Amino acid sequence: MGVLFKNGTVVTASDMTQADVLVEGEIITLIGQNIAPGGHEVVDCTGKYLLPVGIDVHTHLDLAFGGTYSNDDFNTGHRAAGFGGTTTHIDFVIQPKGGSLHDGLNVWREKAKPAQIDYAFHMAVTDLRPDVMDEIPSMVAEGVTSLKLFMAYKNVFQIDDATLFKTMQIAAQHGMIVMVHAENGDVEASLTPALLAAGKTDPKYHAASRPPEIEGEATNRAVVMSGLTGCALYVVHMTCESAVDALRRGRTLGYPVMGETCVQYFFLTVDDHLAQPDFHGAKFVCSPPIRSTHDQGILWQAVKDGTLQVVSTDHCDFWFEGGVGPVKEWAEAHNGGDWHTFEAQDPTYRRPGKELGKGNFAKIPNGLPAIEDRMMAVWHGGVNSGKLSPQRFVELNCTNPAKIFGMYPKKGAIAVGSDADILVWDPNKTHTLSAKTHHMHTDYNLFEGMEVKGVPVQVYLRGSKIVDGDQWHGKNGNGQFVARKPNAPVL
Ligand code: DUC
Ligand code: ZN
Ligand code: ZN
Repeated sequence: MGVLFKNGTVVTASDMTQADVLVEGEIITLIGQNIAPGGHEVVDCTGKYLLPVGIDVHTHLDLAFGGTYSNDDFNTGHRAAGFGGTTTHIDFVIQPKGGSLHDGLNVWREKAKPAQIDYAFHMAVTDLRPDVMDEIPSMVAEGVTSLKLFMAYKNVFQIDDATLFKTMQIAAQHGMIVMVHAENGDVEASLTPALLAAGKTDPKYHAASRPPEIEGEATNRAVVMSGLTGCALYVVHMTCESAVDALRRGRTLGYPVMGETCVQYFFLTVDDHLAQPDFHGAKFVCSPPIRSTHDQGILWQAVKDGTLQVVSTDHCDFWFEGGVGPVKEWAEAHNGGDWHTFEAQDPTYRRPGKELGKGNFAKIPNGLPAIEDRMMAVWHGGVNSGKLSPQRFVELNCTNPAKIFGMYPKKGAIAVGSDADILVWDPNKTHTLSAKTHHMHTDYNLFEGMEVKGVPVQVYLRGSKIVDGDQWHGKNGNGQFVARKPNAPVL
C-alpha cells in the first residue's frame, strides 16, 4: 500500500499541473490524472500545491565559531528545517587546523548521528598542505563533491589566492565544484581595528568593516580564476550590486560561474536592523553583512533573471542573550574550554552568544537563524509580490540546489523515480514568523512579526510524513547521508 496525493497542483521548476502523485515506499512511482485510490492511503490536497521539498545548500549546524558554537545541531536544526519545508541540507565540514580532510569528515559524521532529515557535506579546505592536495580526489568517492574556500576571516579560515587557484585546478580535474566566501579578508582586517580605535564599536560598524566593494572585488577575483582554470565556481551568500555585477560579467564571458543569495539579504538592512539601539543590531550580524534596499532590488532581479541560481540560508544561529543571568559565572569559569561539552554536562548552562561582542562588534559571533523561515519568507516576498513565479521559486529553492550539487533527480524533483520528498503547501494559509513559535534553537527571529501567506502543511521525507501541521513525526537516525555525484551541470 502506498500514499496517494490526490487533487493537488504539482509545482515543478517548469510546470504547474493538476495531477495525482503516488508514492510507494520511499519513491514516487506514478504521476497522472485521476489515479484510482486502490488500497492506498489518500491525502486530499484540494487547494494545495505539491512541491519538491526545500533543499538548503548552505548551513552551519553545531559549528565552533566566534568563541562559541552555533546553537542548532543535527537534531534541533533538522526539526526546524522540516517544519519550514526543508528536508535536505548541505553542511560545511571544516578541515581542522593541522588535520586532514578525512579528520574533518569524521567529526561531521559524528555530529550528524541524530539526523532527522537528509544531509550532505561540503568540504571547507583551510590548510592546503601537499598531503591535503593529494587527499582532495578521494572526497569524490566519499560523496563530497564540493570544496569551500574562505577569502575572508583572516587568521581563522582565510586562504590565499595561490591556494584558491591551485584548489580550482585540482577540483576541475575531478569534476568538483569550488565554492567561495568572497570578501577581501585583508582589507577587512585593516578596516576593523581603525573603526574600533575610533570608538566605533556598535554592531552597525560591522557593516562598515566589510563594505560591498570588498565583496565585489573578491567575487571578481574568484570569477577570473574560474575562467582561467575552467573550474565550476559557486559564490555563496551574495549580497550586493558589485558582487552580482562581477558574477554577471563572468557568465557573459562564458565562465562556469554561479551564485546564491540567502533569504535574509532580501529583507534586512543596515539602517532598519543592524543599526538598532541597545545592542539589538547584534541579532543581525553576519558576514557578508546585510546591505541596503537598493541591493535588495538588485538581488530580487538577479534571482529572477537567472544571474543567481539558488536561495539558501547560511543558517548559523546564536543566542541573542546567551551566557547571561545565573549561568554567566559558570560560563566564565569555563571560558577557554570546550563550551559544547560543558553544555552537555549541565543542561542549565547556555553557551555564549551575540553578547560576546558587547563593546566590540568584531567579537559578535557571525551568523543568523533562517533554516526554518526560508521557504515561507521567499514565497511571501517573491511569489506573493509577483517577483517570482511559483516555478521559479521551486527552481531556486529545490531543483537548482539538487542539480548544481549532484543530487538530481533523486532530490529536487516531483518525478517518477525521485525520492518522495513532498511538500504539501497551502498558498492561502497565513502564519506569523516569530521566536514564540519557531523551532530554531534561538531566542529571536529575524523576521519577528512578519505575516506570511503560503506555508507548509505537511512534509514527507522519502515517503514518511515528518510534519503534519504543528506535529513533528521525524525520528532521530532516520535522516540519511546523500552521497553526491561529480560533474554536475553548470546552470
Ligand atoms: N558568515 C556568517 O555570518 N556565519 C557563518 C559563516 C559565514 O561566513
Ligand atoms: Zn561565509
Ligand atoms: Zn556560511
